[in-house]
Amino acid sequence: MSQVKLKIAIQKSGRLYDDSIKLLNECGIELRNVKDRLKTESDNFPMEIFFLRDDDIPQYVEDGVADIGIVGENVLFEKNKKVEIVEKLGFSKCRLSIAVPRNETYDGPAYLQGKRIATSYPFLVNQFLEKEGIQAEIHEISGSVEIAPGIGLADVVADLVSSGSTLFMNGLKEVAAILQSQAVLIRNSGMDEVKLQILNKLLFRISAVKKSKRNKYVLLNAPNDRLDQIIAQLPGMKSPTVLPLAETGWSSVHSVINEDEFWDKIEALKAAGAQGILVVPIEKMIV
Ligand code: PRT
Ligand code: ZN
Repeated sequence: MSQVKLKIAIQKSGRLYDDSIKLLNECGIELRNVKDRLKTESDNFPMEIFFLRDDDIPQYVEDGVADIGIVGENVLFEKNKKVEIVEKLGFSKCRLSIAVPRNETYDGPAYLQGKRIATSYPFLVNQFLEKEGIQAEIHEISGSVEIAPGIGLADVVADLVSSGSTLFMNGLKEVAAILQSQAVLIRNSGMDEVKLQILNKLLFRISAVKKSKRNKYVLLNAPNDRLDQIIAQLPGMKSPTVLPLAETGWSSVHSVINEDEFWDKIEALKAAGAQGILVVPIEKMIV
C-alpha cells in the first residue's frame, strides 16, 4: 500500500533555499539527494519535496499540486492566492519599501502623486497607492529595479530591502516601508485529515526547533549557602535541577534561560555567587 505523503514546495535555488532545507533537517527530516532535482522525498518522514521558483509556490499550493510551501510574505501577498499561513518561520526577513533619489525631499505619500514607480510588486504597490489616495504610474520590472531612476525609466522605486546597501550604492534612500516580510509556511485550504495529521507532526517539530533557538541551557556551580538566591534567578522549564558536587558544600545547578533576558540573568547569577557558568545551545525543546 502506498503511504500518503505531504507534498511541500520550496524554492529551487535562491535566498530561501538554504534556510528551508535547514529547517526540514532540524526537524529531523532527511532528504534524498537534493542536488539539481525537481522533486525528491524523505526516507524517514512522509514527505515529498518539490523545488520551484518562489513566484510559483503560492499557485501550486492554492491548486493543491503541493499541500504546503515555504515562501516570502512579499511574494505571497503579491500573488494574492487563496492559501492559509500556518507558521511564520523567522528567516529571509526584508521589507518592501519606497526609495527615492538621495537628494529628494520625501514629505509623505503625496510626494508620489504623478510619479513613475518601478517595481516587481505592482499589486502591493497599487494597493498602497489606493489606500493613500495617490495616482501614480507603475512600471513593472522583473529585476534590477534599483537602476530604474538612474537610467531615466522611473522617478522612484518600490523594492525589497534588507541591509539597504543596494539602494545606497544606486544613489537612492528608503523613505517608506509598504510591507514587512519573512518566510512563512503556507498550506492548501482543502487538505484531508491524513495530510493534516502529517502537517501537525511537522508543526510540532518546527515549534520545538523555534523554542530551542530562543533558549539556552545553563549549568553552573553554586555554594550551597547561596543556592536560594541563585535558584530565584532561574525559573527553568519547571524548576532548576540541583545536583550535589563531589566537593562538599557545593551544588551544580542546571536550567534554561530565554535569550531575551540572557545577559541580565547571567550577571545576576554571578552577583549571587554562581561560578563556572556554562552556556550550551539546545537542539530541540519540547515543553
Ligand atoms: O528564482 P526565484 O524566482 O525562485 O528567486 P528570486 O530571484 O525571485 O528570489 P530571491 O532568491 O532573490 O529571494 C527570495 C526571497 O528572499 C524574496 O522573495 C524575499 O522574501 C527574501 N529576501 C530577503 C530578499 C531579500 N531579503 C533581499 N535583500 N529578496 C531579495 N532581496 C534583494 C532585493 O531585491 C535587492 O535587490 O536584495 C537587494 C537588496 O538587499 P540589501 O541588503 O542591499 O538591502
Ligand atoms: Zn522569484
